[in-house]
Amino acid sequence: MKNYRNETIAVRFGDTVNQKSLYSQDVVTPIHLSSTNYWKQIDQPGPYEYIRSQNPTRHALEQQLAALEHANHAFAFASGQAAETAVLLSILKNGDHIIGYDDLYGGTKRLINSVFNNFGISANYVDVTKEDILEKSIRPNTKIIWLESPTNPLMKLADISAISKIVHKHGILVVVDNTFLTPYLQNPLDLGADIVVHSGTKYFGGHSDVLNGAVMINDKVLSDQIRHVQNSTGGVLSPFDSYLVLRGLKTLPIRMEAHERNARKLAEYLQKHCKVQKVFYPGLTDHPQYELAKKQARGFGGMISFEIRGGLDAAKKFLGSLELFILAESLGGVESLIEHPALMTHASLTKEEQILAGISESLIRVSVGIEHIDDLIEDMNQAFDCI
Ligand code: P1T
Repeated sequence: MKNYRNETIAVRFGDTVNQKSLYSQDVVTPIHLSSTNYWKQIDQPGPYEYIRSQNPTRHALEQQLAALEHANHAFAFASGQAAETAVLLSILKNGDHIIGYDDLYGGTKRLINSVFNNFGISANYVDVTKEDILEKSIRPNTKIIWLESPTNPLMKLADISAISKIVHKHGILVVVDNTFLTPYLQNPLDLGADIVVHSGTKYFGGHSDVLNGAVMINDKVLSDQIRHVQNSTGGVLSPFDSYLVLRGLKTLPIRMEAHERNARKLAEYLQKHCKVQKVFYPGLTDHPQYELAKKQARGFGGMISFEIRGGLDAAKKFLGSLELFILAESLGGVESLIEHPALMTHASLTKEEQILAGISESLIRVSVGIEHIDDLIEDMNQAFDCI
């Protein structure tokens, strides 16, 4: 499968893993529910022993994820947060330090600041686009730089290859959360990152019905550490959920194309609307990192944020008046979701942290679905008219 293109890998690769190893000649990977596997003799274990350590359905998914992300190794977890936890536990020790992009998913900052902080891990969140700021934030005990590109929710980019070159000189590992673009549009490992994490709850599943996460790595030593933590802490993905993600991944390429097609049109529409102050979408030519977006990714994705004129009152009225867009956290499903980061996905940040990150009460985030774009625009039009 190595030389096939993304679309072919997405549809076929996960199933070939099982087609090779099973005698049932299934076209589609089955759901293996058995929680344990028998040994022929005490010195003859099979390829699978116990469900937490490995499972055929999860294994097929992990092979599929590795192929899509151009990684040697992939690990499927019960959530994006479980995947992040495994990465942090695999690398960090008491006294270590993390540099994070100043705009990251609120749950990631919460995990670092309120869980890992209790075990002696410290973190600084900085504007990684400024080389001098980045260099200054590096400490002798810095072990990880944590990036999203684009970031959640402000759609800022990080130059993955430039940052990797700078921090690798200091022995720091580069972790990229590739949830927003997915491996269909961006492969951070090819750009110099060491570890990729995903909330697969989003575009991997694609239908807002399965919680899951993933870690992808090339380095053998690092991957052994992740495997050890995954098996020891047990936050693995269940066989049924592995099947759902395998199923979702088959249409990842065509869904991403459709999400992006709609997102570009919606971003242009929003940009022209008199009740919109500012639009954040890397596919707009006036996005400050538009050139970087074109250089390091194969597309701009389906996520948009914008600031509405009129502050919290206008945001409330607008969000309450939408009929087609669903007011909900999460993203990446076929249906369009909309939310208010300050009160919803990023509410775990303090007011000060929100202000520092640039998350205002006027900010609205859209996960553009694959409905007809005219229906989406008409819905926004009527909701803007209600303000
Ligand atoms: O929800 P979970 O699968 O555990 O993934 C956490 C996570 C990690 N990384 C990014 C970039 C994310 O956006 C998320 C989850 N985000 C939302 C639920 C949200 O609405 O932004």
